[in-house]
Amino acid sequence: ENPSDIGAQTEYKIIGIEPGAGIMTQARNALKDYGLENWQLAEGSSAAMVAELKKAYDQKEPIVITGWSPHWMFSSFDLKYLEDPNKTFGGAENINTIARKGLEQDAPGAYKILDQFSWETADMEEVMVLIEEGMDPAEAAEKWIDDHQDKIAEWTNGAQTGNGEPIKLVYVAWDTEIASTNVVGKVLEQNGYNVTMSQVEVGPMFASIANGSADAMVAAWLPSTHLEYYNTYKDHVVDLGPNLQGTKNGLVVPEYVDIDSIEDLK
Ligand code: PBE
Repeated sequence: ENPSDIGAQTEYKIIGIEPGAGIMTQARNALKDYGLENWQLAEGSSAAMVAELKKAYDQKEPIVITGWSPHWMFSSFDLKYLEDPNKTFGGAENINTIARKGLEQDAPGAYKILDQFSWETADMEEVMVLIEEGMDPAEAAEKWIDDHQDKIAEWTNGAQTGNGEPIKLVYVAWDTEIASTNVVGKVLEQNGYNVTMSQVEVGPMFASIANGSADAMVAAWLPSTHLEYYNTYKDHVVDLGPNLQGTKNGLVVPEYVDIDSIEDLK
């Protein structure tokens, strides 16, 4: 394939996700950094992006998407990240747990579990694959918990049991966060808390922890993806540190697309 063909074949369109996602800001920056003024970044949702990917993949048609790991799409399709020599998408990142101020006093057991929650890409992918195969997220979380009691013992170690105190978790409908929030929510529930999970947009997710209308989230991609949100709210929240290390963002194409670098989109 002549690299310059990819633009014409995709109508110079990169399939993006929710407009507020950090990866969308990075992708917009990439268009500038790599001189891709003739390309546009399509806004939509994570689910719509995956639907477009499936459709293109089945027809072996070229497509360029905003992609991230962990994600089940890498086990379902043969995909590759385009090289990013300018490092516009940052490097490897972490996902941090963020709690509201005062949670430690109000619900010390829940706070401790949230603080001790930490797992690996392979763990998260197990849950994501179950959900992608059709299992209800709550059920997938329960199954994963049943299969990994050693991990649960670490997260709950020394945490006092709740007496039905309400804990409100907020999350965005990314597959990663659907998986993690359901797992943590279920563990908190099993330890005596009355958990509600609210699906929101990224900005409100940070804002609600900062203003105390929600208790915690396990979905802050740092230091790069959510940097703007983090800087806006960091003085008004408690950062409990990474719950998962080694995420990645970038532009992704199917293996059959014959380019290797973002530079080849030019
Ligand atoms: N993501 C998945 C999010 C964080 C989780 C990479 C799509 C974002 O870009 O904000």
